[in-house]
Amino acid sequence: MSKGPKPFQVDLDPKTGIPCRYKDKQVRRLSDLRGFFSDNDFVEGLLGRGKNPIIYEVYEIPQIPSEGLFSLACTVLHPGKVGREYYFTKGHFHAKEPTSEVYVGLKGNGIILLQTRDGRVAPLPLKAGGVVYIPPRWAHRSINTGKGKMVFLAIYPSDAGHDYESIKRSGFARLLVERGSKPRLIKNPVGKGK
Ligand code: PAN
Ligand code: ZN
Repeated sequence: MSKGPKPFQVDLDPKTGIPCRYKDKQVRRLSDLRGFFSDNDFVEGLLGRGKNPIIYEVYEIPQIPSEGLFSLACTVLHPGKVGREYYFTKGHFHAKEPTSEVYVGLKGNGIILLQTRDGRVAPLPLKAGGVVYIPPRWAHRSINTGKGKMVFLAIYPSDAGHDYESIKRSGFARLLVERGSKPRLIKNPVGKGK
């Protein structure tokens, strides 16, 4: 029998939702999301004025990529907007296509926007105490529509991998924007999809 990972237990900080012990931390600033938001001029304007806010952080407890193992990651998505668009994660398909994922909401609230390669779209709400199931072959992006941080735990096969390029190229078919101080899902004028 091959030696797999040891069983482990971890607490999530009740105040922040962040695992008390994690292995890797990634910080995504506005400059890391160049080309993802719809209003490019707005992004370049902010960066040009030396403003490069943190959009989200990911705290990972990864396993080596191998069938049958799960990685855990806690995402802290900050509140804010780029132009009219709420802050979001880059969004990705899994590189290994037949892999699914589960998100467990810990803090705040927002929308998980899902989309297939043939352009089907599903916006699902995620708030503290809620769960979202992401089936194989659905790209997923998290969008914070709340006033506080949106925090969730993701559980996914350790060999799923991330395909960011497809989303960077084609975008999502919908944008989540603020209209009259409320979130509205609108058609992305340049996004591919239905
Ligand atoms: C999540 C995401 C995390 C950050 O752990 O990786 O929320 O989003 P991006 O990867 O799109 O930047 C997940 O879906 N893992 O598979
Ligand atoms: Zn994923």
